[in-house]
Amino acid sequence: MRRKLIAGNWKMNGLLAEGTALAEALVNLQASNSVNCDLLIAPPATLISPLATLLSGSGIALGGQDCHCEPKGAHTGDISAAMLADLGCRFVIVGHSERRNDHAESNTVIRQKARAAQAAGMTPVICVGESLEEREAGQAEACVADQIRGSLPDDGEAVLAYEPVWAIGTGRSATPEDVARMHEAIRKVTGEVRGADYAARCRILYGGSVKPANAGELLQLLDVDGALVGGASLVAEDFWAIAQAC
Ligand code: G2H
Repeated sequence: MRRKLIAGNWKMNGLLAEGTALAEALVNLQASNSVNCDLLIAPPATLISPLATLLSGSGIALGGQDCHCEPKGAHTGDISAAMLADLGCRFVIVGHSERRNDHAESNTVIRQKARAAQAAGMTPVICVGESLEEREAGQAEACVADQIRGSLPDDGEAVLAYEPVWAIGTGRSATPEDVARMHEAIRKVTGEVRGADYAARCRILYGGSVKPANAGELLQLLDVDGALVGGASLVAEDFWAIAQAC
C-alpha cells in the first residue's frame, strides 16, 4: 500500500518573515488536525535552515528544490546533496521542468543528481512531463517514457512526479482521464526499468495547478500517490485542504 505524499514546492518565493510564518501556520494546522498522508515542504534554499528548526518534531518533512550532481567542489552558487541532508532534508526535487528549461538540464544530469541525493541519504523526487507541443503531436507518453528511462537511477528509492509543462502555474490542470492514463503508463515504464516490485511501491505524484478544488478527484485516481503543489502550497489553508483530500 503506497501512502500518499503531499509536497509543497515553494519555488523562488518567501523571504524569511513570510516563509517562517507559512511554516508556523502549517505546524499549527498539523497540531490540531490529522491528515492521511505524508507531508513535505521544499522551500527556497535560504529558508531550509530556519524551517529545519520550526518543523523539527512536527512530522512535516523538509526537502530541497535542487542539488548539484557532484559531492563538492568549484561550483559557484550550487548546493550539494550532502549540504541539504546536513540541514535535515529528507527529499530533494530534481529535474523540475523549470530547471530543465532555465538551466538546460538533461536526463543524464538529472539521473546524476538523483544518485547524488540517494548517496546523501535522501530520496529524490524526479520530475517528468511533456510540453504542449509534445502533447499536441501525440508524443506525451513517449516523451515521459524517455525521461524516466534517462533519469531514474537503476537502484535505490525515488519518488516520481508527473508534471505536464502546459499545466504548471497556468491554472489549467490536466483532466483526471489524462492523469490516470499517464500515471498508468509511468508505472508500466517504471516496471520495465526497475522491475514489477519496485514499480508497485514507487510513489508517483501529480503536479500542475493542483488546488483544493481539483485535489479530490486527482488524488482518488488509482496510480496517483500524491501531489507536488506549487502556487497553492504558498497558502497554508489551501495546502492543508489538499492534504485533507487524501
Ligand atoms: C508544478 C507545480 C509544483 P503549480 O511546477 O511543482 O506548480 O502547482 O503552481 O502548477
